[in-house]
Amino acid sequence: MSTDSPNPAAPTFPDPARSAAASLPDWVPPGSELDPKFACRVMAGVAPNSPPPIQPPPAKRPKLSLDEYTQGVLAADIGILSRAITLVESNHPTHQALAQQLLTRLLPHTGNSTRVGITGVPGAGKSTLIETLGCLLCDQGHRLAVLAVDPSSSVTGGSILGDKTRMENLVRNPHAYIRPSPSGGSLGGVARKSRETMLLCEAAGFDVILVETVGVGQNEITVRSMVDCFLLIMLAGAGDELQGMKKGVIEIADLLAVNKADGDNVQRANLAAAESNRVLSFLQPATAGWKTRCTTCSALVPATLTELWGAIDKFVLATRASGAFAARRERQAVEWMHAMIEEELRQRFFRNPRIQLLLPDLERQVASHQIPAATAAQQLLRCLP
Ligand SMILES: Nc1nc2c(ncn2[C@@H]2O[C@H](COP(=O)(O)OP(=O)(O)OP(=O)(O)O)[C@@H](O)[C@H]2O)c(=O)[nH]1
Ligand SMILES: [Mg+2]
Repeated sequence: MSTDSPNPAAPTFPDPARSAAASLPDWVPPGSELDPKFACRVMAGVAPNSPPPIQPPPAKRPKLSLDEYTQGVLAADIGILSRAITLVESNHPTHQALAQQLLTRLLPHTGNSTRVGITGVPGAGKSTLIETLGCLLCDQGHRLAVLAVDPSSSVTGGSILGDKTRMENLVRNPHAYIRPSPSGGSLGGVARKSRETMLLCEAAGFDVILVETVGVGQNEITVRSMVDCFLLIMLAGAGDELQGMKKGVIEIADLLAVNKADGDNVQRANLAAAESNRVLSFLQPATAGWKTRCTTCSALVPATLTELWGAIDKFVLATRASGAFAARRERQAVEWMHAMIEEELRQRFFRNPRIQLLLPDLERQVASHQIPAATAAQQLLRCLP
C-alpha cells in the first residue's frame, strides 16, 4: 500500500508537526524562532521545497573490444588496464567470458614479475612500509603494482581507505599502480579476482607486484598461494597469538621483519627479532633450500627497507637458481585450477533447483540423527547432472 494514500477507514489523528507547519508562512527565515518543528535551522540561501539539483546522467563509456583490451593492456594504458581489472572483477557471465578470453590472450605476456605477499596484524605498518618501499623501487626503475586482498574491506571499507591515505606519494608516482581489494564477498571470490588482476598487471609490464593482506582468518594462506615470496611484518611486544605465530603463519613466511624499529623502539625490536630467529631455528623453512630469517625495519627509515628488499632479492636469486621458484609457480597454477573447479562445482551444486528443494528437509533429518550425513550427501549429489 502506498504511504501517500491512507486507508480511508483508518481513524485520523492530528499531526502536530503538520499542524504547526500549516500555520507558518511559506518561508521561515534562517534561525527564526518561528520554526517550531526542527531543532536545526533552515540554511540561508536554500529556498524551502526547492527541487534537488538535476544531475546529468553519467556519460556512458563506449564498450571496448577484445582487441582494444588486449592492445591497451600490453601498451600499459592505465585507463584500459583499470577497465580490464573491472572486467575480471565483474560477476556478470558476459564480462567473465570476455575476461577469460582476454586472460588467455595475455597469458604469454605474464609471469615476468616478482610477486611478494605482505601480511601482518592490523596496524603493523604494512601500508606505510609499502609506501616507502614502493617509492624506493620506483626510483630504482621498477614498475610497481600494489594489490590488496581483504574480504572484509567490502563490508567495512577499512583497508581501502587506509591504503589511500597511507600511500599518498605512491598514488601519485607514475611508475606505480595501486588497486584496492576487490569486493568479492567470500575470500575465494576476492582471491580469484586478485590473482587475475596480478596477471593483467604483469601483462602491462609491472615487474614488482606487492600484495597486502590483513593478518586475520585464512587470508595469509590464500595470498601465500599466489606469490613467490611471503613477508610477515611484526611488531615488538604484540604477542605471539596475535601475530599468527601460534596459528602457523610464521611457518609459511619466507622473511619476517619486526617493523617500527625506530626511536626508542629499536632495542625492543632487536630483541623481538632475536626471539623470532630462535623460534625459526626449530621450524621447517617455508621454501626448500632457503633459511627463513627475521630482521628489523622501519617504514620511516628508507635505508632499512633497502636492506629488506635486498633480502627479498637474495631469496628470488637463490630460489631461481635452485629451481624452487619455478616449481612453486607451476604448483600454484595447478592448485589454482583445482580451486577453481571446486568453486565451480560448489556453485553448481547449491544453484541446482532440485537440490535447493531437498536440502532444507535433509538438513533437518541429518541434524535430528534420522539419517546419516553421508546418505543425505549421496542423495543430493545424485541430483547433479
Ligand atoms: N614509528 C613508526 N610508526 C609506523 C611505522 N610504520 C607504520 N607506522 C604507523 O603505524 C600506524 C599503522 O600503519 P599502517 O601502515 O596503516 O598499518 P597497516 O599494517 O597497513 O594496517 P592495516 O591496513 O589496518 O592492516 C600508522 O599510524 C603509521 O603511521 C614505523 O616504521 N615506525
Ligand atoms: Mg594497510
